[in-house]
Amino acid sequence: MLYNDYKFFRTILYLYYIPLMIRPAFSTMSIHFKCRSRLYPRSNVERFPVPDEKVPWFVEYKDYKPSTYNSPSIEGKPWADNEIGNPAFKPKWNDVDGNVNRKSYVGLYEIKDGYPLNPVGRTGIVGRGVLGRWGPNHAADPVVTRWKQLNNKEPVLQFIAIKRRDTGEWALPGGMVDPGEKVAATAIREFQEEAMNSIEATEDEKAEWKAKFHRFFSAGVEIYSGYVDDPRNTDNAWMETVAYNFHDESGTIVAALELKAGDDAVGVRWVDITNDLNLYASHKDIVSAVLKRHTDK
Ligand code: RP5
Repeated sequence: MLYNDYKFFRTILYLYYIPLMIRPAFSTMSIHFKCRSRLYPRSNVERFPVPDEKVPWFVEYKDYKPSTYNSPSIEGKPWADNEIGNPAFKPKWNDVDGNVNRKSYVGLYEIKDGYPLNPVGRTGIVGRGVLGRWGPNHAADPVVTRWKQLNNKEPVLQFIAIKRRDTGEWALPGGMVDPGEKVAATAIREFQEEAMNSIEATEDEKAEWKAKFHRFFSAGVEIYSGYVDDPRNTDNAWMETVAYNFHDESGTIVAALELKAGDDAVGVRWVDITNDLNLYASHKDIVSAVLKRHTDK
């Protein structure tokens, strides 16, 4: 076998088969797509083209010369890290660093020349773009579901989606984990903020909500924890999430939910889970896993 053929087969093996065999069910992904689109979000910075087979770091890509992009929008923000190289910034990579979790659900990530490396591979851009943290940026996603009953037909599973203000895409109403916050609490808080506009609710309304839905939101089932193929990811900063399913089998509990877009959302609605769904980042994979949970006998 010629050396080039050997390299080709080795790449196919690593890219598609080995990740399928060794990775724990649905904890990460072997390739990303949405974070390789031409323009970096909210900028006119172009990503360096990365063909599928050059995504993994172990595949040599001699011509790889990505631009560096650190958005001015995160400078000095209290939720953002300092610059790498600043003597005041001493991150504990792959560890819980004070009340910031710098561990990845994917496993140990590599540090190269002081910078954390995206565990899935190249994205065509260096720096941290618009993300606040170097390395993993932790989020949580609530998947609230119910059955839509149809006459003489199988019921259809529906979930609550929000329309994102930044990209206009439909998405799970998730958000970033605040320092020290429990991830499950983030999922519930974000649901309230984005799908029920709790930010504008009075204290009395919040208390009433808590009394009504406390039980329902205490019974979340973890569906996924791992990497998100988010368009904001870079070679040195990326999104990870834990997604929880809150399911109302009878439909009687969620019937009392008054949906109202809030915070970063400009729309909210119940959406049928079908094959042709088109959602932000890799949210379709999460929603499909929820569907599987409810339909696999
Ligand atoms: C996605 O970004 C996560 O799955 C979550 O839905 C979201 C969190 O970011 P923001 O909505 O706070 O921008 O990667």
